[in-house]
Amino acid sequence: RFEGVTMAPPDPILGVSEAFKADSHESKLNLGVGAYRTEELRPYVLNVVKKAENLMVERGENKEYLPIEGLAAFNKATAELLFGADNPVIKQQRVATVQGLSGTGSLRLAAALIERYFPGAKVVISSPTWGACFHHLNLYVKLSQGVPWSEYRYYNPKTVGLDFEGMIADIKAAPEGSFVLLHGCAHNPTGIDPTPDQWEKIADVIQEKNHTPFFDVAYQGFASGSLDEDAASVRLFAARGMEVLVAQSYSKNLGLYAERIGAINVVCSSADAAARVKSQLKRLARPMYSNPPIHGAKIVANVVGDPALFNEWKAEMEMMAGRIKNVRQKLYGSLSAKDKSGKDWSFILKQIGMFSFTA
Ligand code: PLP
Ligand code: TYF
Repeated sequence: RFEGVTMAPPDPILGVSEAFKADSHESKLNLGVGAYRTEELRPYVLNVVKKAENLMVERGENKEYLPIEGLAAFNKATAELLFGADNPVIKQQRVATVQGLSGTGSLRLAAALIERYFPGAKVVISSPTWGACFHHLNLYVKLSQGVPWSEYRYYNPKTVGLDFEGMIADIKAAPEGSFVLLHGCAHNPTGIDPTPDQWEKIADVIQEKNHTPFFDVAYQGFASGSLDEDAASVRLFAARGMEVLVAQSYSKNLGLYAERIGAINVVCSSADAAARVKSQLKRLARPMYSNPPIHGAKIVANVVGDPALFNEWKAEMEMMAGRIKNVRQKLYGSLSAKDKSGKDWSFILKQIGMFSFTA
């Protein structure tokens, strides 16, 4: 019965990791998977994470199942972190938040919601997107066969910058009521984000066309070093009273890659609609994985819920974001010094986060 199964192509990014392991060159550098490394090129476990884990052991916390929607303290903390605790969407209980299996799992849940409740609605994705273009496409095309998609222009190789006109034109041309996938900050893989003024114009077109913004937020606090600054794009859309989808991940900003902790948030027009949407997200999650893992959720809830740990986290995030900026400075400096072609490398400094498109 399994004889007819064909070989799947390897994951393009994880393939780079395998090739890296197999290479014996002494000064090899892994530029594949987006995971933070220390100055010594080691993975980094945040001190606040160790402290939160110690707290959990001291308290003798159990490993009982979580409800389908996840840990209540986590869901509250994650929505407040994203929008700000005083945001009207929080105060008016208009956000349906469900814990997801990190960013990927949360995007997957959102894709299932779109497929189930908005059949035929198109998802428009930046070109290029995450994971050397394959990952988001895999989410929509392979896992969620029912969701049609297309791309909007994003990267302009001539300027090594944003193709803003192309982006606006393509979002405008998408069928009315499409879902527009946007990276909240530190666009993967280009490292190029719209300016605040450009975000306003993107919001204008999305509103004009009755599209729904669908944010992928994988780097809140990790890109600029500020949780608020990195959430500004999402908050701008919420402040316009729009419905918004937001997938969150704690892989990078808390270094919880393997804990698979994140969330899907749906900003609705009323508390009543939010309650209904949440019930449907749970219904979609139940047959997929039943309920999410507890460990990462407790870490996040403990860190965000404890003022001392929260401040320490912010300092560690600033440190990580600062080191990345520093590496960009050094890369820019040595490329500019060594390259005699006259190429302007300043885009390395204008881009943000761990990724850089160089040509
Ligand atoms: N979204 C973006 C834009 C990313 O860059 C990543 C990982 O690098 C993710 C989502 C999801 O990662 P995870 O599933 O580990 O949260
Ligand atoms: O683009 C990146 O590097 C991240 C990390 O199967 C990643 O999205 C890439 C591929 C993958 C898991 C994580």
